[in-house]
Amino acid sequence: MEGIIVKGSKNLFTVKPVVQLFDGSAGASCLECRFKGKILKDGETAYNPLAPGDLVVVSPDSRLIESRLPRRNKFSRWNEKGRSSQVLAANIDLVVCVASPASPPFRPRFIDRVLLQAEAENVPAAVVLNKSDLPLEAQAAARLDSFEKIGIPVLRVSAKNGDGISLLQDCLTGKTTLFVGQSGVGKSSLINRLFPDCDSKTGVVNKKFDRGNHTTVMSVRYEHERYVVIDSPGLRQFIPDGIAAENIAIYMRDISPFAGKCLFGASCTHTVEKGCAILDAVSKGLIHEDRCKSFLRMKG
Ligand SMILES: Nc1nc2c(ncn2[C@@H]2O[C@H](COP(=O)(O)OP(=O)(O)O)[C@@H](O)[C@H]2O)c(=O)[nH]1
Ligand SMILES: [Mg+2]
Ligand SMILES: [Zn+2]
Repeated sequence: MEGIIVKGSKNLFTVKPVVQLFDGSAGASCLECRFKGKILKDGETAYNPLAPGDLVVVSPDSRLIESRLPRRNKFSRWNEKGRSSQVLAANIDLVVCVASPASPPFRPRFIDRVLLQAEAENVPAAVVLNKSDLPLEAQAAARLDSFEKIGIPVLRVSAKNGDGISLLQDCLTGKTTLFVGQSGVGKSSLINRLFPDCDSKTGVVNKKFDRGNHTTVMSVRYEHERYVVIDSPGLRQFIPDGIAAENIAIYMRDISPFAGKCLFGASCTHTVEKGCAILDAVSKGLIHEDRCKSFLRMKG
């Protein structure tokens, strides 16, 4: 039997059977399935060998996950505590970085890192500014505009008063979308708006599986008739995963046109040099100054 991972921890997963329905009945209900962890060749270095969105083959009798089907794509981050790559979701169509104007403060560097990862994984990305009922500083507004200028859709919504939610629903329609964001930006509140019928308020998770800390550190897949959203755990920081420093410029679409064009070539630090193509682009307003700082920081 084939199924899709809804959520889970190291060896226990919730799997939704993928079934062909001919009788018009509601979809099959989820199964709790075990996973031995030895069947995935590349699973050894991963913090989690299976992530929400993964398609798996389950033995219906033993409820044992036998294998994972090939991934169309994945989205991961570097898990510093676990010292490994953590796959937040697999087989997605869009990554949405959720941000807020305040509490927590607007952190454009966080967004830059998520966008970098998305570009490297070749997954389309968008920014959702939640809490748009709160005032936004001019600097933050300018930075949001700069994302739009480079072709990243930016939506302003409020989970609190409902502003922009139907537009967000339109953007999500027909897609499987991963939500990533700092803790407290309102991802759970948005999920509650987007999935009014499901008991996501309590994390969808029944109490039995809510114990331990796994449900707070793993992503969860929510399904609606129009869209699917995978909510990832709130993060304090986002550390890109598996991207070599020399490739960062390539994955920043405002910087890539100028990469490799500096007068001093690869030795250019893009900080003080005359003839630096990137600094030149900053001075012409083609690259936002703070995006450039972000780039230099990520490059290390
Ligand atoms: N003002 C305002 N507060 C919000 C909004 N959405 C969520 N919050 C509040 O922000 C806090 C964190 O929300 P939560 O959904 O738990 O954030 P998460 O950590 O990203 O899942 C809660 O106190 C929410 O009531 C919003 O649109 N506007
Ligand atoms: Mg939350
Ligand atoms: Zn340079």
